[in-house]
Amino acid sequence: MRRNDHAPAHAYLQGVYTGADGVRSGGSTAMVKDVYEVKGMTCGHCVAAVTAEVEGLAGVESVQVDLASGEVTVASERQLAYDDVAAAVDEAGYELTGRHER
Ligand SMILES: [Cu+2]
Repeated sequence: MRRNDHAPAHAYLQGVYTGADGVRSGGSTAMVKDVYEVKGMTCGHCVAAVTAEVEGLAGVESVQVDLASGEVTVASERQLAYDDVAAAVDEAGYELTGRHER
């Protein structure tokens, strides 16, 4: 459901995403950078949705999504619990399929 009802918002959200480039910079104190693999993202809104959910996790410094590869690079103060990230990705409407260190 979720993944089909965002089409009308594409232009607006892609604009926001392009502007922010998926990264929050400045004053980074990140200790850990992991790459998560997310299945099912097809457009800028998917990227925005995943970014917003993962950014909402405690300790997350920045989230950068590569739409083409489905790789989500997360900088955080400490290693995130895989299940927490999986839940956030699921909340956005997608599936977490793996994690590796950057
Ligand atoms: Cu989408």
